[in-house]
Amino acid sequence: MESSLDDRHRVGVPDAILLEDYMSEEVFRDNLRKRYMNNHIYTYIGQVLVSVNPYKELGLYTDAVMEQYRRINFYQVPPSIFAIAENAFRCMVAESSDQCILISGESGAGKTEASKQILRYVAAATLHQHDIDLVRDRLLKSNPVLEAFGNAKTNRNDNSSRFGKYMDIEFNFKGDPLGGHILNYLLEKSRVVHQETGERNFHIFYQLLAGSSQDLLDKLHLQRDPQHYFYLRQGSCSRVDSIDDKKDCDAVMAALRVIDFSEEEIDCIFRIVAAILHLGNVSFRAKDDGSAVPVSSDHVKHASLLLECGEEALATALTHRTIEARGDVVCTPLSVDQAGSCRDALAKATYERLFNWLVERLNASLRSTVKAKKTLLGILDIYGFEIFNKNGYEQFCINYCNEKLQQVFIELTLKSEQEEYRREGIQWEQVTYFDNKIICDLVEEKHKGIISLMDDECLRPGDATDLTLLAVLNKQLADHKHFSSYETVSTHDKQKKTFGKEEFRLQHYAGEVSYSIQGFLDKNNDLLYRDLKQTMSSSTNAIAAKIFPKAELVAKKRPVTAATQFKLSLSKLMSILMSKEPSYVRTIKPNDHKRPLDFDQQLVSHQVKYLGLMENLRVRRAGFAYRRSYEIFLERYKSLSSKTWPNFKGSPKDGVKHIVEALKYSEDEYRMGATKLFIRLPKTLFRTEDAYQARKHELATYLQARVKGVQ
Ligand code: AD9
Ligand code: MG
Repeated sequence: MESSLDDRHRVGVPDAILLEDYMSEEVFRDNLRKRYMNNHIYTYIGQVLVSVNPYKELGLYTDAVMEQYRRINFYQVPPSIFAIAENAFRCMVAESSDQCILISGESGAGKTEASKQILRYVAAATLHQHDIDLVRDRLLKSNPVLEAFGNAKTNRNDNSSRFGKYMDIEFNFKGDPLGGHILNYLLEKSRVVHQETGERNFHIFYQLLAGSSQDLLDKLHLQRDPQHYFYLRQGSCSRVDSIDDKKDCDAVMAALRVIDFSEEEIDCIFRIVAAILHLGNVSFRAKDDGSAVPVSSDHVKHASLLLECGEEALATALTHRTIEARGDVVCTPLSVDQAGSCRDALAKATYERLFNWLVERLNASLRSTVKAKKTLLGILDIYGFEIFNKNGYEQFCINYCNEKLQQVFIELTLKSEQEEYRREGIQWEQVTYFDNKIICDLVEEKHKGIISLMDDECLRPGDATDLTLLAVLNKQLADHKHFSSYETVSTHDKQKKTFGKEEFRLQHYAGEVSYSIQGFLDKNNDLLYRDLKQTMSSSTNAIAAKIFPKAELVAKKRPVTAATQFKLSLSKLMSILMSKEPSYVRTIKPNDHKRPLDFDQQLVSHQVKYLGLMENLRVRRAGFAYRRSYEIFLERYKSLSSKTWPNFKGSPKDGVKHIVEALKYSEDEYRMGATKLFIRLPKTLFRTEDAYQARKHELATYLQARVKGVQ
């Protein structure tokens, strides 16, 4: 991977720790730019892989390229996602240690593509055998299914993941895949009922309409044109150039069959998806007394037929609310607006539960039956930090999740760095960095954090609204330096006029984000009226009945709020990640137009900042920028000392000592650890590399002369 001086100027260096000026973000960014413009989309910071989305096919992922990385040391091949996969995989097999690969970056930066290549690489690591092939196929086919149901076209990405995903792949001691397990996080279910202009609902809806036979459409009472459905036409872009819904539908059907879904299950799934479209077309009008009735019975009828739950029951459940108070049962009719929200709540809950069921079903199919000891390789592909013009509850949760991941990143990179020095007996200097724990606490601390305050407000009987919640936050958090709002900013502050009155602002590690408080309480409460649950639980559609279990109706305890549930699942994820050896892929989006060879400096600069790449680089450089095992260093540079050339009989460490002496390294330039040579600055390595190139040239000339002499 070593490069000559010329290359370093023209195409940049493959590892940012080789940069002379490692404090300068401009130099770092410029290196990424040079590489990117030369179609080198990958660059390392030590062992961290930085990847810049090329927005075009570069032929980087062929089977032949994949083979080049097998059993090859990290530093001997150009940076690649396969090298990261290879390294994690090898460590797992060699040391029997669980690994995880964390992929982060903003929407459209290439996380999902990276995760797919890693999965491809590790799934293909072993020889073909029938039962292993089966596991491999199922692992690979879980992707199109999850993407169909969990991804959607957004304004940032035509295939944006709208859920977080952590997948463990299980291996035996030889490295054969045995099975897998998927954890999913917070699906953006509001998309089922509403999409911004230019965005779509989840892919599966369009796939079903475009890809089904006319027979199936008739059975589901569906029209082929998405424009027919309110839940599909709000974004005014049901067709997308880069997406072939019909082809994708075929791929999803084929994948479902490989994963061994029964025809009955597939039928139930599509009936539920179709029912949601019918639900979306149910509209209400007010009767004389103001209470809501469906405008036409057609859509309710179709939805109830598909959900197998009784038309009357569904119509009543959509327009009434039954409350039990102290033994009395009171049934109140809903207004038109309330009935509309009730319909949307049912559509969202049904879709979310169907998605969770799908993940569980995939897990059942991926579960390994082998009893042997397993080691795990996990891949985390979770939504990146989001700042939109208008940010709501979803962005609040997503950004909180990114704060937590940043914590893991800081802790594990520093920790592992420190541990390596300790293991090797090397002294090093501590680097100061911004610890974002203060923001995590602001969000999640018991009793005092935003989630707790929000939960209290959700539980408060009476007149709690989004605005009363904002008032509570303003009062409790006014002094927190990462929280601000119109109320907490003094009238003299020039910034005041930039605040909306219904917003609060958080100073995240990645930048400042204003959140509109609208919808926070409802989304956090995430309540579905009992009437709807009851109707759904009486369904004879096998999946619908499973996802709305009768047991839920008798549960006395109030379910935990959405944010608390998310907090708990994130906390579990953190423990999973902390218990494994991490590798990192940091993805960068080069421009906002999905264009190849277009490197927007400002956009990249922002990402470099919030991904903490400069801190990462500094930590890596604060001690010793470069380290090599004695074996590898000796193998490459043995021609540089007459004592090690052409062969050296002693220990690799002694061999390296001779080379270091021959090159006259000064005392401060290097340290010799237990198993590795540590080099403080890249220039030492460059000097060594240049000496090596010169020596190689000299040897080649000498050999040529000898050959000629013989002739
Ligand atoms: V989101 O947070 O889920 O919205 P991701 O997952 O980070 O986002 P994704 O992997 O979906 O982004 O990449 C977006 C698009 O960029 C893909 O659909 C490809 O068209 C394109 N892309 C990303 N990575 C590569 C790559 N390595 N080579 C070629 C790529 N194209
Ligand atoms: Mg994605």
